[in-house]
Amino acid sequence: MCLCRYWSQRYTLFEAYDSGIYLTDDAWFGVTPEPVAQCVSCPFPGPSPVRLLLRPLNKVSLGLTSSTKYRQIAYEVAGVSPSKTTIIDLFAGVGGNAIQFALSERWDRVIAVERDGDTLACAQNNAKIYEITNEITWVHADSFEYLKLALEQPNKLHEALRIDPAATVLFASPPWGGPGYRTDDIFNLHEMEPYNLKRLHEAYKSLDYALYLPRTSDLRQIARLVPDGKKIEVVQYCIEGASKALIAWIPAEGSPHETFYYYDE
Ligand code: MGP
Repeated sequence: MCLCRYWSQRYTLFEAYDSGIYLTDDAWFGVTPEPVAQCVSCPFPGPSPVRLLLRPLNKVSLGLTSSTKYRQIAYEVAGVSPSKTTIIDLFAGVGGNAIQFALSERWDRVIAVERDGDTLACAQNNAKIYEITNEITWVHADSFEYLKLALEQPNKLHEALRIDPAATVLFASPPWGGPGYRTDDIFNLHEMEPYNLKRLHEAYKSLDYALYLPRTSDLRQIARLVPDGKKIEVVQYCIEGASKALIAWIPAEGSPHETFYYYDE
């Protein structure tokens, strides 16, 4: 596949690209662009070169709500209850999101899980460029296996890799089966490869989790994850007015909250 169109976006993916950022072939199209992943210290980004506008979805009948604030992932996830002190990036890739979580200084622990050793090496190199290597706990593992152990058999994990589930939030930016998703008017999340929505939800549902998905994802499929009588937020993340992806913010099963981040609106 020709990566030319992604090369022209290199500074949008990582502003520090010229400082020695490493990407794998897959990361060129799968990494979260920095302005989307970024955390800025001010509540709503002003001088940033790119502004992200949340698009109201008008899908109230599906149990979805919306807001009109400017938002970015790391900033937004930082707004969760202070009782949450650990964030796990389950598909860390080359580190786009994990680096921003660490830079936010919001978390006591940022755990980044990546199955592919070369990709993980890129992420560690990139974190070094942002001078936060030691702020991230790197896990070279299949994230489903790691999470299962962390939740069910923590004694099998090194102490440094154990978590307190009540204090943990999950972030998952899984593969979508390549850039082919763009040709679908509505992306069928049940056919997403290699992990479909059901598989992801089953693995994550006991914790609050944020799922980064194609902008055209079938909202009806996401809405079916919402417990009766509740609403969740689904947010489109845009660069220069064009959506790049959406995030479904799903509260843990049994949670009294409709979503898991809280703003002073
Ligand atoms: P894109 O496919 O390059 O679309 O990805 P773009 O830039 O909107 O192109 P257009 O010509 O259609 O307008 C947009 C964003 O989606 C990327 O920057 C990634 O953040 C995300 N993305 C794309 N893919 C294929 C994946 C994927 O497989 N997994 C994840 N997690 N994110 C992806």
